[in-house]
Parts: sequence; structure tokens; C-alpha cells
Amino acid sequence: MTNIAVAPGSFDPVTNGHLDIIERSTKVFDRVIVAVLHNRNKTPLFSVDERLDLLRKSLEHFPNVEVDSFNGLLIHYVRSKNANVIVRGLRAVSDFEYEMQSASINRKMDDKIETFFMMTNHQYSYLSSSIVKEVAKNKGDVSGLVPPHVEEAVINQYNHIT
Ligand code: COD
Repeated sequence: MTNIAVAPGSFDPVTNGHLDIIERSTKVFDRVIVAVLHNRNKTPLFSVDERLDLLRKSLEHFPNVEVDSFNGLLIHYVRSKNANVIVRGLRAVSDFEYEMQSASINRKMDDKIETFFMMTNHQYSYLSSSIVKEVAKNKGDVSGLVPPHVEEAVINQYNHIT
């Protein structure tokens, strides 16, 4: 059986924490589809196309990874890709409640699709896209939190806004 995993998220922007989970997933699953949600309720720093470009550049050396975007329900997207797994990262207890709710509703909608949780690498346990944006917006150093091309894009973005 071929195991195809979808790693969904906002990725606004992709961080080293995301990349660690995706890289580890490539060793467990045959294919990993990194899927960016088109979320019309949030005002993102980067457009979906920009987020896709940053992800593609970060992941180009993984032959079993593809990068895509989706609208609507995750479970419908996972089914449409013939995938059988959703991969999520867990950082802290604070992630648990939302993840438990999401995994439960997704399981209720399709019990043939499993959600797999991967514990964060402890060096990234505090890291999120929001933290990166907060630090960069206030001219702090985000090197080591995101790949160099993402750092450059975040700094450029804030230089244009402010
Ligand atoms: N270490 C480990 N994992 C991390 C780290 C880190 N430092 N940072 C982020 N992650 C993990 C997150 O836990 C998550 O698993 C993934 O990386 C992506 O994170 P984000 O923050 O970019 O994305 P989210 O969590 O905002 O994405 C939420 C979804 C878009 C997946 C969700 O809203 C969704 O599925 N929406 C579609 C509508 C739907 O189907 N709703 C019903 C189910 S909720």
C-alpha cells in the first residue's frame, strides 16, 4: 500500500519548525503533499502564491514532496488527492485542544483517513509563523528561525508595509 500524507497549514510563512516536521514525514510516508489553505478570514502577510513559492524553494531537494493549495474542507482535499494520512505537528499542550477537535471532526467525516501527530523537535518548540512575523516586524533577527530566502522575503515585506 502506498501511504500518501497531506501536511496542511497556513505556512504564513514557512518556518524551520514546519520544515522539520515535513522532512521527518518524508521518511515515514511514500509521498508528502504540503497543502496551503486559502483562508479568506485571515489577512496573511504573504499571498498564497508567495507562500507556495517559499515552500517550493525550501523543499526542492525532497523528491517525494509536492506543494499545493486548497480551498474548503481539508478532508475533501485529502480524499481528492487519494491520500490516507493527515500529518500535524504538536508543540505544546496548548496545541492539543485544537488538534484534538480537528482530528475528531475529520475522523467523523472520513474514518479511513488517519491523523498522525509528530512531536516538535525541542529546538523549535516555541517557533511559529506568528513569532517570526512579530520579531521581524520589530526589526529583530529571525535567522535560524526560517531559511535564508524566507528571512529575506519577510524583511522585504515589512520594508514595503512600513
Ligand atoms: N514545531 C512543530 N510543528 C509545528 C511548528 C513547530 N515549531 N510550527 C508549526 N507546526 C505545525 C502545526 O502544528 C501544524 O501541524 C502545521 O505545522 C501547520 O501550522 P500552521 O500554523 O502553518 O497552520 P494551521 O495550524 O493554521 O493550519 C490549520 C489548517 C489550515 C490545517 C486548518 O485550519 C484546516 O484544515 N482548515 C480547513 C477547513 C477544515 O477542514 N476545517 C475542519 C478541520 S479544522
